[in-house]
Amino acid sequence: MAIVHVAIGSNRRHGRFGRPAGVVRAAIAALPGVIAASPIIATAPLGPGTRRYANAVAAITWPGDLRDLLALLQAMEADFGRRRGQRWGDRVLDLDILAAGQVVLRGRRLMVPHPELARRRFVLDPLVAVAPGWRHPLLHATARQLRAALLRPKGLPRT
Ligand code: A4P
Ligand code: MG
Repeated sequence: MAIVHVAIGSNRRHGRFGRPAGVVRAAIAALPGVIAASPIIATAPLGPGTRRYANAVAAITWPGDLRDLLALLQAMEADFGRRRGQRWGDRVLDLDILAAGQVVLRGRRLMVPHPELARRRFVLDPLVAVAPGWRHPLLHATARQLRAALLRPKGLPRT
């Protein structure tokens, strides 16, 4: 049974779930096979967004193809009222597949591990909370080591 780490982000309110932290909590409750979830953290927007985000990472078991999981996550985003528009725009719910153990996929529609994972503190902080010892299959460093590298001035190479 594969363990998949999913990044959850929100920076808009939802009519029923309220503020972004409530949206993230509801998304964690709606994900299949959740075995662990990080605390929900408030983060400053990266990119052109204007509102603060709530971010978290969940560990789930997913027995099937990762492309089917991506389709499920995109259906969840739509259920939560996300509209596709400006890339990086404000959104009710963003669900990204961060990692699936040692799996490496470099397709146009699905890249695993997520290519920006090692550059984003709003991903690495909650990932370290649920999977400090997960090892990045291309960078050969654990989540904890990646976060330590990000906090150092020079950072890491792109994958
Ligand atoms: N895609 C490829 N690999 C993956 C993957 N591992 N997981 C493709 C999910 N999707 C993947 O994503 C665009 C396309 O990426 C998908 O069609 C899928 O085939 P999207 O969710 O439709 O669009 P997006 O989220 O606007 O673009 P993108 O590039 O995913 O943006 P990011 O990287 O998700 O960044 N600041 C803070 N503080 N916290 C945040 O959570 N998020 C973003 C969005 C910007 N700033 C933020 C945050
Ligand atoms: Mg996304």
